[in-house]
Amino acid sequence: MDYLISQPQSGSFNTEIMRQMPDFTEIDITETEFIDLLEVSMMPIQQFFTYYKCAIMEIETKFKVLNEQFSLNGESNPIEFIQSRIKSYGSILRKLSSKDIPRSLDGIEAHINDVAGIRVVCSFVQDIYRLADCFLQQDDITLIEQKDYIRNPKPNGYRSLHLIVAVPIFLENEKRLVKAEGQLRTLAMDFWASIEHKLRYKKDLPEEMLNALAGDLKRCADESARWDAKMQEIRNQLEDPAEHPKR
Ligand code: 0O2
Repeated sequence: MDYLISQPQSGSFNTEIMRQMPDFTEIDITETEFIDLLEVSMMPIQQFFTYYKCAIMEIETKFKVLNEQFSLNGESNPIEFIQSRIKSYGSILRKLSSKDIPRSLDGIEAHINDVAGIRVVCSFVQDIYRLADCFLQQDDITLIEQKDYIRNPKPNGYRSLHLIVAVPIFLENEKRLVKAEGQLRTLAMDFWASIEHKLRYKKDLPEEMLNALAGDLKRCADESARWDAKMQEIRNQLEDPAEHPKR
């Protein structure tokens, strides 16, 4: 699922829900009544995903505020762009099946941490850690898990800082804590991950070729990490030549 503000797609998950519904063909029911019934059946699901959309809005705002504040300090904005997405039904279903999680809203809420995903893309690695620190210091954010795939890249070369958090959303009569996954990465890491994500689904190629491509991708990831480090070094030298003299 691409990271953009988007609605969950109709697809296999919808089909799954429809399969569990009674067959109304034999029941004397008008089209309007049938549509009403469908709407009522879908409402808990729509409400469930709306909570995640609200969590995305809360977290996006927090990062946008930090971005503005950094620029007030006379620094350039650390964030290049932010993209968010609600995990697609297909991707949720695949995760439920692969982890043997019950196919229920409770199962999703308890076990899937990235239904709401917010991707924050920066130019420099140091900005990622600074933003993450400021974000996690906020007293309404609860850190559930941090996965630092920048310091500890995945074997395939994937790099990003993942923050799984709970954020409160304020509704008419209640406050709910909703889980979300923040992915913080550089432009280079984002470029690499989006291409690798596309290639990951091309499984119809010969195994030998897939292995060779995986090797190429790993080398590209390592090379782009060297670029990120070099760019950081150049910025440090430009901003503070005394602290970071040119070697
Ligand atoms: P999509 O399309 O973004 O929904 P866990 O959450 O701990 O139970 P998981 O899902 O392996 O287990 O967690 P992890 O490793 O933190 O990955 C979560 C998300 O990070 C993925 O979501 C991707 O968006 C991204 N990601 C992780 N590893 C890779 C990788 O090797 N390549 C790319 N391109 N992205 C990666 P989904 O569910 O895979 O997909």
